[in-house]
Amino acid sequence: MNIARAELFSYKLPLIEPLSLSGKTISTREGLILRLESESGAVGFGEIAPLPGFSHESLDEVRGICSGWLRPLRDSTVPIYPIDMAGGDAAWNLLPPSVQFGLSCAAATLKASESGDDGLFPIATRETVSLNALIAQTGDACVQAARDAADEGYTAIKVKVGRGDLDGEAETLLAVREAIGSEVAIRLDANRAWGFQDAERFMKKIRNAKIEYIEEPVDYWKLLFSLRLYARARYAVDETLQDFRPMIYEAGETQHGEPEEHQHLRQALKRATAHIIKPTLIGGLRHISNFVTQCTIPWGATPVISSAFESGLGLVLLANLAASLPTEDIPIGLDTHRWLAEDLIPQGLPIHGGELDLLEANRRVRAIDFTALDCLAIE
Ligand code: OSB
Ligand code: MG
Repeated sequence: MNIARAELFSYKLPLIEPLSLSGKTISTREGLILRLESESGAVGFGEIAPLPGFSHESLDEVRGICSGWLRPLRDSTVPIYPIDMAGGDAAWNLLPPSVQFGLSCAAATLKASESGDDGLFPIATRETVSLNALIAQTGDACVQAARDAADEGYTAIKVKVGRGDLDGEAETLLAVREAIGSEVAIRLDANRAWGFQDAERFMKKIRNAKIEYIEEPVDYWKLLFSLRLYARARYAVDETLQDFRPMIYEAGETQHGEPEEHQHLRQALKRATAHIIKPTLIGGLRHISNFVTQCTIPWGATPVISSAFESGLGLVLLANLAASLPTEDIPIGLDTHRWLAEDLIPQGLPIHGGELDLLEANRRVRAIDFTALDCLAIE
């Protein structure tokens, strides 16, 4: 199968309200969509959308990289993923993670389309994918939002913490647990807000809230394990996975002459309750599925595929990735779609009772009218 056409589109979607992301505030979400078409009319696409404040690469930078990629893509055969590129894996590993994610999705979805598959990926094992509700409110509004999510059918909620009043937040969480009963999982995310002592104090205060895990409770990753030891904190790694991206490429293998730092890191990852996996921030499909099957699962951690505020198209690709992993239905982090005031999928995502209808979502993605987008380059 040869690629007959390679196109790069840009999008700019307004958000319902400004979004603060580690120091940067955005009011629109911008990104690129790569669309590939084979000679027989099969179509594949991927989203490349570095997230300000989190990604190390900028949109301008990836625009440059991608335009350089379009020509060699056309007339090439559909790559055995990852893209067979001059320079092999070493060259692939140098691409920024958002580009790896977009290119690998485009190749995978093109292949699925060529084989007449209904899904976007060749292997999707489920027809629905559970989501966690993302709760950014504080105080009583947080309790109410948690109650609403539980009533709607969400089986997991994710609450942001570490934003000021530690004792007040702890009280709120105990009230959230009270309000939603024992069945709904509570996940927390502190985004590295605390030093060790505050984190320890917080974890002890909320012990009765019986949380599933807390993402990045401390400002220094080496303290994660001590926190587990001294406060029995079930923690999850998110920013830490991004900081040590090469670990993912190596699927956790010990490298010859590996710095001691990496050995410690492996311990921190091994003892994590969950790995928060945001492909836009950490890389392509192959690296991620290798990491999940060779590290996350054998180490007994839960892989939680999550968004970096992609458009609906990117979010549906993430849901397909989650459905193709050899795990049970683990609620994933796609609730960021609520921040989009407009979407590339005009009808939005088919989410009912905390579940995404994957088949309908895939149909909606396949029906996107790309001619309505800004086309940056065609080859
Ligand atoms: O803090 O985990 C975060 C998205 C982009 C950047 C950082 C974060 C997030 C999310 C994604 O929270 C949604 C989720 O994980 O449920
Ligand atoms: Mg997080």
